[in-house]
Amino acid sequence: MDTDDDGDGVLTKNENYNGGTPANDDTDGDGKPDYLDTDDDGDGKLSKNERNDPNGDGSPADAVDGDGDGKPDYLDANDTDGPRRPGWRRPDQSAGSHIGH
Ligand SMILES: [Ca+2]
Ligand SMILES: [Ca+2]
Ligand SMILES: [Ca+2]
Ligand SMILES: [Ca+2]
Repeated sequence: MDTDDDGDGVLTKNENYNGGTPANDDTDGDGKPDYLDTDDDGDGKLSKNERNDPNGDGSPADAVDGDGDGKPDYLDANDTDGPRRPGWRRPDQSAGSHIGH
């Protein structure tokens, strides 16, 4: 086992969230355990790009929870639905006139 098997910056020993072995932690349920998954929450953004370890110590203790829902962004498939909604953008609803008259 590598110290950081997926190279996302969080050490494998720290990608164990349920107290068991890292192999049975699969946040997004894609069949790839988090310690081998470069995109832990399956939102299409690499974990290392989701501020999973800002201070670079290999521990996600300082991972950023941008929307304030208690889940760090890199484990939060919907990281804009919390109370803080940092990057909240309303879906584009300006699709022109949808009601005829
Ligand atoms: Ca890792
Ligand atoms: Ca996974
Ligand atoms: Ca992700
Ligand atoms: Ca969050």
